[in-house]
Amino acid sequence: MSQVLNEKPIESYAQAVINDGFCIVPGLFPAQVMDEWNRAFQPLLERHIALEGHKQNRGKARYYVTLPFIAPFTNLEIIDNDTVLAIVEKLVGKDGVMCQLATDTPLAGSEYQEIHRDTQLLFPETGQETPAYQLAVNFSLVDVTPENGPLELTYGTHMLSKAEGLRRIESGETRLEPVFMKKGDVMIRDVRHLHRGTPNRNGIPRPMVVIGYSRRWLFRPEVDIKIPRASYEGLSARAKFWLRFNPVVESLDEVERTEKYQSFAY
Ligand SMILES: O=C(O)CCC(=O)C(=O)O
Repeated sequence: MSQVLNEKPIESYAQAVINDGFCIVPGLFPAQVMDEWNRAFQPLLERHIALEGHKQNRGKARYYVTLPFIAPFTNLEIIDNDTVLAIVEKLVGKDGVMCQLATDTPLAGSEYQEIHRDTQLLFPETGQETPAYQLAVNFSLVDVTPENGPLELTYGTHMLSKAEGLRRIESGETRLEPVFMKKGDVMIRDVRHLHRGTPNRNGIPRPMVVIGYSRRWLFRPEVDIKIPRASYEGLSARAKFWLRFNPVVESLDEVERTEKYQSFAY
């Protein structure tokens, strides 16, 4: 289990998410674990493209693929990380939930996505925003470079209406900025901030893992994690707690594996 990083107080990371919409904790995850995940991920990506790649579920040559809840993707250093959870619980509460374990991967031929948020608003009729309720913890399985399709994001648009956020981008008051993360860096973001995927120009897959954490009352039927009993038994008490609303199944053989999360941009 990793130690909570002391160089920068947890509070300042959480405050950056509240103010800017995101923070990046550098070098949190071991590079060799990212390599191990990447090796295990490549056949899953190939399978997804063969079976349902035609749906182009994140745009041209860009794929959203859920990770099976089995090794190596159950590594507690990653999914039950002290530093990540210390930040996350300041944002969605100590009784929050982990509800998503998946990947976004642009390949050769991918394009700029439309600028979007990843969630519907809680109270769209009011135009009012609230504190955070849905977070993405993102980490790339390869270094993110200008060539392999960096995510572009904006500072401080998560508490604005989309129209106002777009207006500020248009007027230059805020900018879309590419995020060049090293393998092992971890970004925690409030998914309401405006962002977009960009083209992968060197064709080397750039898998960005997303672990979704939410307030306990938020229902996200598109992203459920199915936990095989053998994996469940290997979890820590804290991981069991954060995963408590996800179903435990005897085996993944009985589980439908087509992606349900098709509509993603708001
Ligand atoms: O390129 C990425 O990692 C994510 C793109 C994105 O924002 C999305 O598909 O919702």
